[in-house]
Amino acid sequence: YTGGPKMIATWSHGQPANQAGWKKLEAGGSSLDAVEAGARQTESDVTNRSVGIGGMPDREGHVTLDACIMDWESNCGSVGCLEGIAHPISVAKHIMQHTPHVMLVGEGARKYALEHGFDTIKTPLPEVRKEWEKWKKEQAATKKPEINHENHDTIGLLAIDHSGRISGACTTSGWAYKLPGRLGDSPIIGSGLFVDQEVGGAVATGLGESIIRIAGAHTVVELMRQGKSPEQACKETVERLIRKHKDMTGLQCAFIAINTKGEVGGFSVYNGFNYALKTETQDQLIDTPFDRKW
Ligand code: SD4
Repeated sequence: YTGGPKMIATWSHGQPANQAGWKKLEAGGSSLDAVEAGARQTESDVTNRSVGIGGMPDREGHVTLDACIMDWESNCGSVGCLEGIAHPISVAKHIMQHTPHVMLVGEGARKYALEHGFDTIKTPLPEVRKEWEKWKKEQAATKKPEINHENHDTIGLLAIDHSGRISGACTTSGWAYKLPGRLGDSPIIGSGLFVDQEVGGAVATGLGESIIRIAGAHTVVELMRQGKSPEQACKETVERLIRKHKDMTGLQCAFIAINTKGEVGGFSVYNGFNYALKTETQDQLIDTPFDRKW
């Protein structure tokens, strides 16, 4: 591989995440360490309402976190519905490296994290709790998320390192005011994230239920396997997602992808999605093409 290391990450907070990950790549680290470091950066950002410590709670006031990670050897790890732990992505990586399992959820995941000395956090943050209390007063029923506003900050990252090894990570607090126990696409290998070193990797953001329905990230990778560019593969996956839904009102989803040549691309249902790209010479935000306007 001669293309040089590269990182891409969803949304504008992908930029500081990439910068955190880049330090690993620069020091000769692996793409796995880079995506973990990037995800950790966002997980500790108190201003992000959809990831880590700043995340929005479920309808009962619990912030439950989902994350997964995957490397070039198809090793993968995942946590779902994990409460009170600062870095779900690192727990997912630990599960991947130190257990025969892929996925731990809920109390079991929390117990595992505590037993292995992972830092705890108190959630929701006081200001997030206030918002939730206000919401609770206003309405009892689950509402559709206001996309690009309330539910848009999940971070998905993909990196290729000096030797061409691809890894990906994804971490989120999920859909604000979700039903307790709800998992989205983000902790599900093949939906929120998929990597196959024969082809490349992809991550998803947006309404997880819709992404799961088409095994989103896996679909992107399989389309690249058929020879599609990262952008074309993301586009065809978005088109498939649209075909499976009768009502697309507010249903924002987006995919970004990288292939083994280091080519990258993305595509979203609606306008307004961007991703951050970091290379030796670039550190920028890219607006993706989209299927339709709001
Ligand atoms: C979820 N996909 O839990 C996540 C949310 C998300 O940008 O991506 N927001 O459904």
